[in-house]
Amino acid sequence: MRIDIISAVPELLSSPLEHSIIKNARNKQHVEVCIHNLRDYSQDKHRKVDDYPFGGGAGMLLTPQPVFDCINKLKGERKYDEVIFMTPDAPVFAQQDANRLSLTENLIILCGHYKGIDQRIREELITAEFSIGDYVLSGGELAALVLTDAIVRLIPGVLGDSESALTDSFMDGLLDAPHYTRPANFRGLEVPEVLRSGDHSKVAKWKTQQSEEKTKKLRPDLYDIYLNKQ
Ligand code: 6GU
Repeated sequence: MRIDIISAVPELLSSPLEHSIIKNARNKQHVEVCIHNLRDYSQDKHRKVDDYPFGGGAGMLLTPQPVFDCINKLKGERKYDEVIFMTPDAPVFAQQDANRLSLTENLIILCGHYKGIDQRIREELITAEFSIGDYVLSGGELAALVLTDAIVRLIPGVLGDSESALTDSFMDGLLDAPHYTRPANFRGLEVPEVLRSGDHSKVAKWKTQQSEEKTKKLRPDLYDIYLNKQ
């Protein structure tokens, strides 16, 4: 898989992609993540990539020229499954989106910055748009990293058996059950007896019950969807 991330502030992107699971996935060539500086594509003598909005209003918008030139150059080199734009005025990214995108070959992720981007970019080039939640970030870079992490960890071979994504929260629409490690008694705080019983079916039942209770309490919206699927 290959992910091309386009940004006017690429410095925000590099470090989080150079550690932990994503670093391993890149080193093992499960994924190629390429960062593109939008300013490198600007025809402006000051490498400007933004301008004032027609009709007035606060903030600057990304202009079409550098974005069109960057995306069209990439599209000339390979075929892309999706050209994704990160923006708060879009559907919220969910696990099922990560599941689907992890099965694709080539993705472009465009990070919005300033007040947004020229609408013509969205209409002509963008095939999918995602927000990561109902709050406003200064730019799409942190959101693009969230997407990249959620997608890359699902690529077969990236996670070891002990970290398997199949047991994640959300995979079955429920929040995760509590976890415990050694010692069994930490300063008087005991690990629940059932987890030490060695009875695998009892343990599985307990985990499901804990997940259901926690989801019902903390995320009644998810719990309703889960009940309707049972
Ligand atoms: Cl994708 N971008 C920005 N700027 N803010 C956000 C977001 C994205 N998702 C939630 N807030």
